[in-house]
Amino acid sequence: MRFGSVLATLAAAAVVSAQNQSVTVNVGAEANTPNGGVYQFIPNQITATNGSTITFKFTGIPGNHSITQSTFASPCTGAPGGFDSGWVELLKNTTDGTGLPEWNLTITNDQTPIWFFCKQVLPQLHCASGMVGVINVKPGANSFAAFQAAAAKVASVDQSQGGLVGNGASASAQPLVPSEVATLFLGASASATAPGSSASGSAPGGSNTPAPGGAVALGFNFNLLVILGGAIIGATMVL
Ligand SMILES: *[C@@H]1O[C@H](CO)[C@@H](O)[C@H](O)[C@H]1NC(C)=O
Ligand SMILES: *[C@@H]1O[C@H](CO)[C@@H](O)[C@H](O)[C@H]1NC(C)=O
Ligand SMILES: *[C@@H]1O[C@H](CO)[C@@H](O)[C@H](O)[C@H]1NC(C)=O
Ligand SMILES: *[C@@H]1O[C@H](CO)[C@@H](O)[C@H](O)[C@H]1NC(C)=O
Ligand SMILES: *[C@@H]1O[C@H](CO)[C@@H](O)[C@H](O)[C@H]1NC(C)=O
Ligand SMILES: [Cu+2]
Repeated sequence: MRFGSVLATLAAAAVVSAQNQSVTVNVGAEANTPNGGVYQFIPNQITATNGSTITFKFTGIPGNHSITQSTFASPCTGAPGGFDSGWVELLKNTTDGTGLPEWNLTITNDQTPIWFFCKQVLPQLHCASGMVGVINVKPGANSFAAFQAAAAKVASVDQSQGGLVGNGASASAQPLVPSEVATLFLGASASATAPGSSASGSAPGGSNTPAPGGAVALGFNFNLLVILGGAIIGATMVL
């Protein structure tokens, strides 16, 4: 009896500690990481409850990777309303090996699988090379193995930019990228390249627009500025 109540207490403690976990995922791990290759998330299957934080650590040096939400049906294409870290290019180590780039994603719906991939295509398609992952896969439903196998057959990878808020998981900020070792690149947003295709679908409580950043490559915004600039010059010439 006494042993039973100890077990019950332990079980209750396990349930409590299952809330708001912190999980670390290595992105583009080093070749000498156990079971690791360059084009991988380690681990690539994660279970995490609402409120938990997944910390993606960019540990592959050199590396140039993203964490981009997709769907089971289209493993290497950004999901409508999906999250996207943008590309984090890490070309050298920090002096003590700590303080590498990282990105935190918080789980907002643990009831549905959250599929993701790396959208980098240099020097080869990372998504098709195995760099995919899933949070909260459902036993007996779509499997990670099937997702990765489908990704391996993909011939081109979507380069559009998702937002910070995704479906079932969201970030509150862009990746932390120490400027002395790494650079953040953001692509044109999906809504800019394909109007209407990324409509609603974003999680409640936030928009899906990429937040403005500091030293980042904002291709779409730059083009918009050029267009606006041209329009102003044109208008001035008419006047
Ligand atoms: C735990 O997650 C919930 C959301 O499910 C959030 O409201 C709460 O602030 C989180 N607690 C901590 C300590 O992060
Ligand atoms: C890293 O990826 C971004 C986005 O694809 C690209 O613009 C940049 O040139 C890449 N950096 C290197 C060193 O390949
Ligand atoms: C990064 O630096 C740390 C500390 O000097 C070292 O332990 C680690 O092996 C280095 N990693 C790479 C990929 O060079
Ligand atoms: C990510 O979350 C962890 C706690 O889980 C925290 O220690 C760390 O500072 C956060 N990193 C960033 C860049 O917000
Ligand atoms: C997590 O949050 C989602 C969205 O609010 C909700 O549908 C789901 O039931 C929550 N999960 C649990 C275990 O309560
Ligand atoms: Cu990658």
